Amino acid sequence: MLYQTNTISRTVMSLDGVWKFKADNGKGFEEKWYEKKLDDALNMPVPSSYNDITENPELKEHYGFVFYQRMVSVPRSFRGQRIILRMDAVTHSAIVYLNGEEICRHKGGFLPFEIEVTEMVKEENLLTIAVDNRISNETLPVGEDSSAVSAMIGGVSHMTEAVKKRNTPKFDFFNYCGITRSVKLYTTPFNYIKDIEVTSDVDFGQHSAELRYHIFTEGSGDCSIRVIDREGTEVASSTGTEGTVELKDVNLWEPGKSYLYTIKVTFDEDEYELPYGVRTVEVVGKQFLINNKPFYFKGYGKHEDTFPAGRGINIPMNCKDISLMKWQKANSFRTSHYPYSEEMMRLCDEEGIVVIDECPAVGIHLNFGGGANFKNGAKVNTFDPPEKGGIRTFEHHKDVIRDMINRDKNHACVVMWSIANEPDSAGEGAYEYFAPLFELARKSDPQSRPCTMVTMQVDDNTRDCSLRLSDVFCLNRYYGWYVCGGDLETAEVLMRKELDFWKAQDKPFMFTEYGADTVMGLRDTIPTMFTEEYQVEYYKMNHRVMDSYKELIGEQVWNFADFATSQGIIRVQGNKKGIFTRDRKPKMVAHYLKERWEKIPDFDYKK
Ligand code: GCB
Repeated sequence: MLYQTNTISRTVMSLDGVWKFKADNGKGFEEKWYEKKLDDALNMPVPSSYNDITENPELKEHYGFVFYQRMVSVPRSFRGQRIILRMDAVTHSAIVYLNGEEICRHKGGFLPFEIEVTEMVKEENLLTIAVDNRISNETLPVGEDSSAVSAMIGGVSHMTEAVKKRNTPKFDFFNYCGITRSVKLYTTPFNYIKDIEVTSDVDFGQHSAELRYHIFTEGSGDCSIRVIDREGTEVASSTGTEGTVELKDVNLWEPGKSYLYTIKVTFDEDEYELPYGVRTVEVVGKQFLINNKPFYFKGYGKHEDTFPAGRGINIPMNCKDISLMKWQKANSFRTSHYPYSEEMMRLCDEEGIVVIDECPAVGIHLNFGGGANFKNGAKVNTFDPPEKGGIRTFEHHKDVIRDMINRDKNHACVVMWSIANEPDSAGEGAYEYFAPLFELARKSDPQSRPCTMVTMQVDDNTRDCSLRLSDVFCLNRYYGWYVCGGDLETAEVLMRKELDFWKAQDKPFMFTEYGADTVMGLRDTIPTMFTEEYQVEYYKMNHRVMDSYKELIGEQVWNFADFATSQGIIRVQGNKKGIFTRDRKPKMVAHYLKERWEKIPDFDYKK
């Protein structure tokens, strides 16, 4: 799906602003709130999560639907063109009504969807979006509703009826919801460009590249493409909806040294401009090659998480985050645990930041933490058939992989797809669940990027299906925190023992998470857990180990910044593993990482 900006043939009209808003009290659909103007409505910013906008605790923890509404005037200048309504992300699912009629539904909170409304719109329109935040074992991310909650009484866990239903996430970030990215109306001519796919073969000896393109169109007309360099000079062109063009003296897109061409596509009267970076990505032996050179990942697992927007797009903060990463000489991050905004992906293309693009598959583990899951007295395993209580995400998982790759396929910054975060990958049936998903990802990506699954620590790595499926082993490990917290000496011994296992495999491996909760300002002469000193010692130990394995191709620490989570006894107003606080002030460790990463080159670190 193409990102939409104004071109000479397309107009994009933002519907962002302050909308009317009302949380469903159980009567919203029965009373057809979408048919008329909402009464007693709140003012709510779009885009933003709604949870932290008001001081109402009920809304923060709301369970179920909310209604967003606004009037939309369609400019007369839009007449005679296709008009499309595009939602960049609505978390977690949406029902869209135009003038009281349902016009579309969408499931999944982190990817765009759109509907053509040319024949439906009037000059003045009532647009209502009903947004559902419920998570279950059919949604991604996975959760449950807790009609029953477990209460620890006298060291024994009792199940007790909850006073009201709540979402219980099977993931460690706050279940922020709402219209979290922009809503737009845009136009195209009736003969139009639907999608664009570009891949490139680079001849490193000749400093040239062959770009292969495929333009998907609707209607009839002539198609041509022109490739424009950064100075605005046309450097190649071709006609037809499919073909190749050659770039001589090609400028490659490199980590830290971005170079983007503009591919101008014309089809009949429609025109679209695609920013495009030429680079190659390949896993060869135990190396991760970008432009044929062994790349070393330095950076982060992140979140889209700021106050008070929650998961709502925050462009200034995105720019700040990239600036902080560059200050530290970080070169990459993972979009843990869902695809980030298209604006962030475009920024990373521009800035030369390398991205591991992760789909929202987090929580595919019904027995996490050893806690067993029971249904009618029988233990339920994650991949048991649905009728036995097993996970029911498979079909939706296919959709999000397809849609994520379809949205992000042309981004130079994306070098690898992450199919899931910490699933029950060593569980029975995991291979059967994941093998078709890896196959789908590989088939869907025209650029054939490597695929991975980010794994958690298991007692026996040989059972982990990632071994057979991933191109790079991505490890989330917490030696010195969840494992041997406070005893870095033993943690080091155990960590080396595990890395010896990964070293013996035939593929590269990297850390995609390691970290220690640290409360900014908590200090001590003797490094103890939660102090800034301990965080530094923790990283020093981890890095001492990592540096002694040349097969290790990267370190992405957990997490870039402190972030909001559900409440619980191991979270102090959120997860505090940030290298920066939630408002982006550096903890002591940020300076240590800066010093370290300044000495680590992007390429050939472990020669
Ligand atoms: C993990 C998860 C991440 C958590 C983190 C933690 O393994 O992937 O979502 O936030 O651990 O801090 O516990």
